[in-house]
Amino acid sequence: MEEKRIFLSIWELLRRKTVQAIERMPEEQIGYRFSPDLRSFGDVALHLVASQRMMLDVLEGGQWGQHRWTLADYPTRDDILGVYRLVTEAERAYYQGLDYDELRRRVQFPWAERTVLETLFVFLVHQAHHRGQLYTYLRLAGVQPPEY
Ligand code: NI
Repeated sequence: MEEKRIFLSIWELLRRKTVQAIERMPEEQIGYRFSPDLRSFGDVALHLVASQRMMLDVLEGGQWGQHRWTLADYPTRDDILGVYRLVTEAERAYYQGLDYDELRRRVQFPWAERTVLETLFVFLVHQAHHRGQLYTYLRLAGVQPPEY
């Protein structure tokens, strides 16, 4: 199905680039805050991963808001990459089962009701938004981010 193929190809690309961005941040910079009121690099990465997990919770019939992960939960770069891998596997398993009806099913989020297809694309944009933030943090740490 065309929509599923397009979604999966963009998702795989975004996912790969996000993993590369996390891998490139030096361990000692993971928790550094460029300003006290901003999330650290690690907290941004974990917000991105947790949001994907919480999206999946809703798509699978659960409630939004169960996973507010921060560096207190996953303090190292390897911890972050590990939980990212787990969430990726869960996402991939769900995405395998996507079909015409599932993509058009309506789901309720606390802020909006959307179809599954709309939800998947909204969360792609959310990931891209925070990956851009991760790239900025890499630059500020003197590290070359991955190619777009
Ligand atoms: Ni966000």
